[in-house]
Amino acid sequence: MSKLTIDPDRDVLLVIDIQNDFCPGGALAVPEGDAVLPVANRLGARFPHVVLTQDWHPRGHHSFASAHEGRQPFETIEAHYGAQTLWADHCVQGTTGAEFHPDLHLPQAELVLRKGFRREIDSYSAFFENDRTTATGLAGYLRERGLRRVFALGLALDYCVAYSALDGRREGFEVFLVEDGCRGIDLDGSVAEALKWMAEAGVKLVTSEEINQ
Ligand code: VGL
Ligand code: ZN
Repeated sequence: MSKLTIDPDRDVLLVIDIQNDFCPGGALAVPEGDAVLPVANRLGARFPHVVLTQDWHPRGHHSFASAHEGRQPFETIEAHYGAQTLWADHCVQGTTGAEFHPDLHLPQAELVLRKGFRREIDSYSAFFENDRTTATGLAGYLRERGLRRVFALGLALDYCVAYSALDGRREGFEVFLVEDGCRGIDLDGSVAEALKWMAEAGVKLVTSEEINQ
């Protein structure tokens, strides 16, 4: 792809869940999760608008295996809204694990969007919770501010980043996935699957090098 030029009026960098629990040493560590930090910091410094998301669960959240007797992380249960993967307790509100990684330097971020705070519903996407109908308000926020092109990166590629990119398309935004700014969990081929769905939905893959800075 040829170089993309950042449009100061329409473009936003959406930085997904770069939190301690998703980085090495965290409760739900994504392999090489901390490798996204330099990309996020470098690109963030050049974007006119930056939005951060923060996975933010109450204790005993329904997506935690520990909330279901006899269940283990990475098993699947049937929630009232459909299949839900179970995770180790992570990103509990007010804990160190839920804080942004200390090396993430994006103080200019204009919005920190917290998600997954309803005990009974998980929320991978920055736009909709996992019932696919409860909105987080992000689409309205972006639209009202005239932001039309979303550049997404962060953790994890195959969960929160992919769901956010797909929902961004569903909400009519142009979406670019910054590949080198993402790392995945990769449960049962979930990275390949996420890439396929995103391609089908018209999400454009770019590297941070292709974005004119
Ligand atoms: C995520 C699993 C559970 C993510 C959040 O940020 O990708 N994955 N909660
Ligand atoms: Zn979570």
